[in-house]
Amino acid sequence: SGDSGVQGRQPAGAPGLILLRRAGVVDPGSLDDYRAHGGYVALRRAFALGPAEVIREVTDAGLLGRGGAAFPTGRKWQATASQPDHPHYLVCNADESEPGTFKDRVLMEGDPYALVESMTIAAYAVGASHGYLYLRGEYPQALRTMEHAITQARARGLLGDDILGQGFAFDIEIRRGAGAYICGEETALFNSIEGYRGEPRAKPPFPVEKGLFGKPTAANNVETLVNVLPILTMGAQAYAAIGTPKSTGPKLFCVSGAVARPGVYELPFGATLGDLLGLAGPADNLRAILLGGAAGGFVRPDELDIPLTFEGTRDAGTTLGSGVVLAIDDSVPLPRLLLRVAEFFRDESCGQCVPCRVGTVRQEEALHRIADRTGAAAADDIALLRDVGQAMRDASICGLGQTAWNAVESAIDRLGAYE
Ligand code: L3W
Ligand code: SF4
Repeated sequence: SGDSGVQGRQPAGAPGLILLRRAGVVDPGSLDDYRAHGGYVALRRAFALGPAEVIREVTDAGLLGRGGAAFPTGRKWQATASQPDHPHYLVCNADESEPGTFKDRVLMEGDPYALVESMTIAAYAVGASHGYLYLRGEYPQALRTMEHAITQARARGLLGDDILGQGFAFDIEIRRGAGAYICGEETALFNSIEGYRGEPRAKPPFPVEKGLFGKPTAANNVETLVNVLPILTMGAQAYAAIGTPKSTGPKLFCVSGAVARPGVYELPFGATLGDLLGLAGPADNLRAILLGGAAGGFVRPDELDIPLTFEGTRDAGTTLGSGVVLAIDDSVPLPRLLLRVAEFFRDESCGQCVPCRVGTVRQEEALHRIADRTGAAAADDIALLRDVGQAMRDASICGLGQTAWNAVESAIDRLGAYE
């Protein structure tokens, strides 16, 4: 984090960019510049289609959530829109906190009106007149660009009581996170907005039925929402032709670690891990690649042909998560790195449920014992890690506990980290 802007890695405005096409090209402070670069064409199309057809376009486009879980966005919107209980809410999850993830930041800092426009379209589709942008507290620059964009949009009739004279009312309120990773879990995020402790709720009921303030809520990641703009401007069919049949459209990847050119890259789904690393310039002495962040898993340098799709990474026994690609060279002591991951989960566990509260502590203790023996693991430590890991995966309330063992398990099984 910090105050300096981060940019997309490909040259600004490079041909083929869809999600990043305006980042680094437009003046993020200028609504006129945004409009001069195609802004608000999608919202006009949405108003011409009507809410049900917007949802149909998003469904036909095959858009899957970009926060890591790949849930179909059209299904989420349809389920929210159809709830008889009112009001409906729209929540944009911009609490981007997965270690190694910084794509939403690039979108918000470089093309803030795109998020304002896409939140407006989402709200129109699900029948919400109030939206919340839950923004990571450590993103001061994104806060400034988003605050300014919302204020300008409101002043120009693009938020408020009668957007574009179409009789649709919608406004956006920003809420800042306060440094807790768990508040990126959607129901903990709702609790945080409502003024309670940021603890996840049991699901079901899902937010589409009982979300923010107990009302039907569509909660979407920043990148997910921004994809709605090209879906509406190019049409569902053209959008679905990008990527693979099961992972449609473009994807942002956050490349960091042992590469010459770290940053955010946009590629269509289906490019391989090797294609992406080729752009970023990997170190010669690569030891592993962490996919999906701390909640993800490691792959080996001989697995670079893995296709970067939700199905391809799943078939390879790993995950795409939110698009983290962290390259690790052989100068990094793996036991120390794994210990750092374990510390992170122990620190960020909200403590609400036993498997995670106790499991993350036991996991860290075992990894400490191993690290103290300079990386050699006793068989009983590995057995204990497996037991604790399985309990966390099976019995934790939320994704934090369920994924807290992923990286360690993959380091043991795929990298032979302690052999
Ligand atoms: C209606 C159903 N809605 C599921 C909704 C649910 C949620 C979405 C996904 O995220 C991922 C993990 C890591 N009717 C529904 C339904 N939904 N069934 O679909 O739900 P779920 O429970 O599969 O996952 P999740 O807890 O929302 C878990 C990733 O998150 N992660 C961290 C990500 C961090 C970032 C970031 O920093 N930007 O994204 C950590 O675990 O990949 O797969 O909306 O309500 N029947
Ligand atoms: Fe809290 Fe962990 Fe339980 Fe999630 S799994 S509710 S973070 S204790």
